Amino acid sequence: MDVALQIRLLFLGGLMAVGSLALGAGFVLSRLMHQREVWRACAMFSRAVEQLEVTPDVLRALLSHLSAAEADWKPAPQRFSVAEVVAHLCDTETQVFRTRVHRMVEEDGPQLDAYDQEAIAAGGGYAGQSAQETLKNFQQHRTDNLTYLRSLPADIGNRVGMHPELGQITLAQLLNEWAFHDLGHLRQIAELLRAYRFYPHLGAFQKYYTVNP
Ligand code: NI
Repeated sequence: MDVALQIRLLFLGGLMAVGSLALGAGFVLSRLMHQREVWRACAMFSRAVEQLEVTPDVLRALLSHLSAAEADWKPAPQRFSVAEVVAHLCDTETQVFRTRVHRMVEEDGPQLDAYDQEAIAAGGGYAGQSAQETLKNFQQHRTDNLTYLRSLPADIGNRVGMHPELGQITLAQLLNEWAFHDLGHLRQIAELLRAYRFYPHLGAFQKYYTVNP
């Protein structure tokens, strides 16, 4: 073999070594980035579960001195009373969140059912229930749901489902929506109490505030 050929072969070998090193590094990098996404999804999943754990205590505290009039006051015909907010939370606990999580865990990319809260409210589905009774049911459903969520493997957040309006969603996103939904309705109850229980009695201080129950 002449020297020129040997040099060319060596050069080719070097190129192949560098190429496979680069491929290997790229593979490792992509695995690391994927793993980072998994860890991030796990972290956001557990942040959401932490909120789901504390919501019943916050809700119970907000409702602890609720009078019947405060429970049933509707700021407008289309707006929820405190009792209706609690009924809505109780209903979504099983009809929306538990059902969706369960299906996304058990099935591959299931087509999720729609939930029309306007239709349920218009049909009186949230009306006429005792806030304290509904609170008890909500607490029981939430306890069951947390037991179920804690039984799932840490990387379960990457499971997907097909939302009827939004298309593909992940389980981690659904969990974050669940926690976000909790806080929105806790804020709504706080706003209803601000508007009904305290705002009318602020006197001159009303000038500083607006309420939007
Ligand atoms: Ni809601």
